[in-house]
Amino acid sequence: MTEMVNEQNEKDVYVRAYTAMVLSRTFDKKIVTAQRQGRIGFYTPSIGQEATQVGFSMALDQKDIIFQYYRDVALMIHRGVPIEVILDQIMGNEEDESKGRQMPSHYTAKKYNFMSVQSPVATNLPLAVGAAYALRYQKKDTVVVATFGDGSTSTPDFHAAMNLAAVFNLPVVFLCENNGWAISLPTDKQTKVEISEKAAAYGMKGIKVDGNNFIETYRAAMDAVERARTGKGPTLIDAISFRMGAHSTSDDPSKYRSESVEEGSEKDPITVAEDQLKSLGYLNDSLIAKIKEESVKIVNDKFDIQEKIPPPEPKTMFDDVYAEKNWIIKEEEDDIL
Ligand SMILES: Cc1ncc(C[n+]2csc(CCOP(=O)(O)OP(=O)(O)O)c2C)c(N)n1
Repeated sequence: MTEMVNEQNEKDVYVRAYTAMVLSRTFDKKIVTAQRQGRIGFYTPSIGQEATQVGFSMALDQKDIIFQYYRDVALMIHRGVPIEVILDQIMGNEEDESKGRQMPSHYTAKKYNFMSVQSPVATNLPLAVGAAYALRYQKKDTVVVATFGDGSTSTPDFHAAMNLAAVFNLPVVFLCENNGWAISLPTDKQTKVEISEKAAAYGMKGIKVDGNNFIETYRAAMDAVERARTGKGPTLIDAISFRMGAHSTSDDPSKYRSESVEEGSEKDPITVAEDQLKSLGYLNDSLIAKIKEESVKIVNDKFDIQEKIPPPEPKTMFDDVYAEKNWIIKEEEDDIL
């Protein structure tokens, strides 16, 4: 939600941002462990991208619409999506908004203006542009956001979306969460120039930002969102971060990657945030320990509760195929059930 930082509220807004980052990190570690225990099928962690996502989220209004990708747990947490909603999707249980029909990490959270994640990367970008066109036509004061990784900039959909958004001067912000890799392919095998430089080719503003620094990302996002909201057109933000772990729980980065970023190191965005907030006098070691402890309890408790929810009834697979069930669906339903 938009959190215009001023002298009065800066401490609260920044500590809330830090708390969301910690909760997301705790959540990621829990889910990766749960996957190894066979309790979860698959997961795409956001470890290393927390500052990018939270800094960006701080600049958005609740009415803004997000066409997110599969790695945006910190963004969802900061925007207020309950942990239960995220868990239900990952577990594909009967409370999952998608009724267990999507693979894990393909979130939807309609109430919080998160659209559904799609598996083919960058297909969310033209959808975001189309939505922005429609919303402007309806004279709505809504900014539309598309998030994606550096690898997604190699797809035709990225170029089509950027071009259309610029030509029609649409209220869109493109956030490239540049974690340096597209599974095993490094960014320098995706592009010869900086991703932010590509914006110029389409006639839009490009901003490169340190995505490990939530305050810098927040400022860049405020600029981009303000441009979109005031009719100045789309912006591409290239937020540079590190993918601290594997691409997904199906990936083994030791096969292709030698360097690593350790948790707690000076490159870890959560360490960066702790240093920043300590020097501002907003955090100290005991508050940090308390926030971390509470986040472990929240995640463990919610995991244990959501894990007990059964999968959707088989009959629900015939729901929502069409607005009204036609004879084909009814016949299939009768055959199977
Ligand atoms: C169009 C398409 N091509 C290939 C894939 C397989 N794939 C899934 S994730 C991924 C890497 C995407 O990397 P990036 O966009 O940088 O995002 P990251 O996962 O690094 O955050 C690929 C190639 C896909 N899902 N869709």
